[in-house]
Amino acid sequence: MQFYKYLEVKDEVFQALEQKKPIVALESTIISHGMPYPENITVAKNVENIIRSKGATPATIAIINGKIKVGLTEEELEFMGSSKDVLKASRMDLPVIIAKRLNAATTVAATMIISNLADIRVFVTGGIGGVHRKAQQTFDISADLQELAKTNIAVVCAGPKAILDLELTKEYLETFGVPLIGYQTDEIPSFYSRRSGIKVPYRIDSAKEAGLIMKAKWDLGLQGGILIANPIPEKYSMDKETINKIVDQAINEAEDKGIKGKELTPFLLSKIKELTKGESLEANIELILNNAIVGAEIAIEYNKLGKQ
Ligand code: PSU
Ligand code: MN
Repeated sequence: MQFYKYLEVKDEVFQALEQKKPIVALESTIISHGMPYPENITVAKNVENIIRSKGATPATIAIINGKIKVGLTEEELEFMGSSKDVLKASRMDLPVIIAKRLNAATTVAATMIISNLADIRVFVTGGIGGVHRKAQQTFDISADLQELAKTNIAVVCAGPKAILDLELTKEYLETFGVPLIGYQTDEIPSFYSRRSGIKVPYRIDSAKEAGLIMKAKWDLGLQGGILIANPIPEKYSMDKETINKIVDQAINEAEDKGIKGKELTPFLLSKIKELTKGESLEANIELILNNAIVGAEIAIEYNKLGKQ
């Protein structure tokens, strides 16, 4: 197919694809723009190893010199985590970054697109982008949501990021027909916290149920993704009110400084880390590791269904 000339699939991932083994895609924006160096590299490696230890194959996705990489070598991972020369690519950026042979980390939206091209059906991240607070004025709605509306992949996250408006994000997903599913929870988890006070439309309690939902949706030709929200482990969950105040403070500072567009999310994440004296970073790390476990289990269960 035509798009193969743009993709470079790492051996480990290629073999898993050939042998129809379960694969879990991972994004790279979280590595290049969501976490500081060198913790980002350690986390990226640990996430991959958790997925391997569960019996699935990790595929971290990024763009280097205009080549779409499905699976990164150690050197490539190190480059993505340490270089200042890495852009942030969402759907709109992909063609330009490829044509200009630039380097870019992929957001949830871009990682979904690439995973879909490579025929990977499960993707693990920390938090997705969504409808920002005050989006009524700013129109700031992450392209991640539109991607969930159209690209067939299950995304495991710890809820929409705490910097967003969760009620509006839930409404948006409903309008665009994206199933929002709580994993062993009745509440939408809010990234740093297990709680939000907002109910999920559906709850599941096992990876097998997730696999069955994926199969039913795509067997029926219902285009689009499935969002599985897996709450941060209790031990690392931060108090909802405390984190909300800090988020407000970070948003106000972004407004004062005129930070918007694709710079906003990375700015808010690093500001929140500063204001929580690193506690938010620890929470961010733990929730991703936790999502990797659930994502690998879902990939394995979905894979079994494909063989039936
Ligand atoms: N979750 C994190 N850290 C991040 C992101 C999510 O814990 O850096 C990234 C994801 O790649 C997501 C992106 O797709 O932020 C959303 O950015 P925007 O709001 O500009 O669409
Ligand atoms: Mn945005």
